[in-house]
Amino acid sequence: MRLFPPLGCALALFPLAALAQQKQANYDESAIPPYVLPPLLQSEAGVQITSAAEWITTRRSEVLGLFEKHVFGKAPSNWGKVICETISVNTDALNGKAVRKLVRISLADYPEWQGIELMLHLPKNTAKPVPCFVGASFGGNEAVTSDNDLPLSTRWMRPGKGSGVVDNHSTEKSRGSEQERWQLELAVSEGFAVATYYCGDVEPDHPEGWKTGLRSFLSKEGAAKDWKDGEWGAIGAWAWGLSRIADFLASEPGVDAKKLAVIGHSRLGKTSLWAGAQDTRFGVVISNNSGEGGAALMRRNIGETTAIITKAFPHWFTKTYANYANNEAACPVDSHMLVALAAPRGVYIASAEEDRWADPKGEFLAGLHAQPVFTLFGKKGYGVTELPPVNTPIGEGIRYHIRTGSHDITRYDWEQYIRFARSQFGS
Ligand code: GTR
Repeated sequence: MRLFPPLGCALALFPLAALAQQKQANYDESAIPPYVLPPLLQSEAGVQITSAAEWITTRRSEVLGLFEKHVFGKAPSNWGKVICETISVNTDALNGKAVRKLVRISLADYPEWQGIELMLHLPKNTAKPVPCFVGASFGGNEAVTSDNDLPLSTRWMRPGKGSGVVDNHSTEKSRGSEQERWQLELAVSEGFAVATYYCGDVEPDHPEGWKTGLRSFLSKEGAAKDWKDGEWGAIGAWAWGLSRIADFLASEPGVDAKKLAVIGHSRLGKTSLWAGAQDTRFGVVISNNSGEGGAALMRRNIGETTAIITKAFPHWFTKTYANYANNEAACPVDSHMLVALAAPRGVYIASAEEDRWADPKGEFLAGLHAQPVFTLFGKKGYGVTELPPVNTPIGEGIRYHIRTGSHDITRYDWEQYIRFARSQFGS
């Protein structure tokens, strides 16, 4: 294994200062100070949780509340009526393999918020409604698909290598720049729909992004807001967007809304985990290379740390989270509890061998230590206690693989997710 992550793919999203930080981080297992994980099956009152019913009635809501308070913040409930309008339908998308719908999701009470431009790809000629992957993308809809007939997103974009973004906006070169990450043709040919939206529709991904994003519209103070401990951050807002898509899909005749798999890569994998934790309509939860603030245990001081992430991306989390920089032991949660919040639904955690920054072993361990909750529901976990060899998926109700290669979401990853979703949904 490499001692630090390769720079190629990482360059796409990292400024040089961040790359220097990646190089300087600890990648030595033996240098991780000893740590104790917070108890999963003990309530705040000190009562041991011994059944699925007790988990559901007592501990689950406690753990959810702890993540709201200390990590991601609590979403407000004042968004009001959701409006879904079909903007366009292309019955010949993806070389004739799919129907593509663009749907605008906006809020009746907040017309100044531009809304989400949801893109839904449905397989053609299916006899019944199909299961659907739901995820947020790094770029506009035009980046996700190989089709070139979409209007370019006009929203603020984070620049990145190969993204075609110029002056923080999409250009013709942005078309298809994310298509490898969204294996749309594979998914539809396997009988799955795929619903995506650009995360920046909800909040542009930079520390001041909330000022023009949903978070400011939903707050009384608007762009003058002074964020307080426990209030939501960008990851919470992006996850909220995924739940609004689930709202829409409930009335989409082509989709079986009882079979939704929430998926995300990296920062958007942190988002899919948090969306899946809060919204049980997501029957499968997929975390691809989600790393620190996602599946990786925060108490393992290796690769990216709480101190680094809260400095570089303060807007992703609730304000409180920064208090745990170099002070992880004081945090009442760790990522095994985030994974456990998905139980008894299926969870897939995936790592990449060269993605040392995201701490593959820490991602693996979160699934391992979440197992006791799945056991309460009679669900099997990994079935192993050691990191498996590369490209060897393991586990049932909690599944895991470490793929060869770098920080990315690839066709190999999608093949595993499709197989897993099928096994979980029985489709
Ligand atoms: C990095 C960040 C990671 C990861 C990644 C990504 O800059 O340090 O936590 O989320 O971005 O989203 O690709």
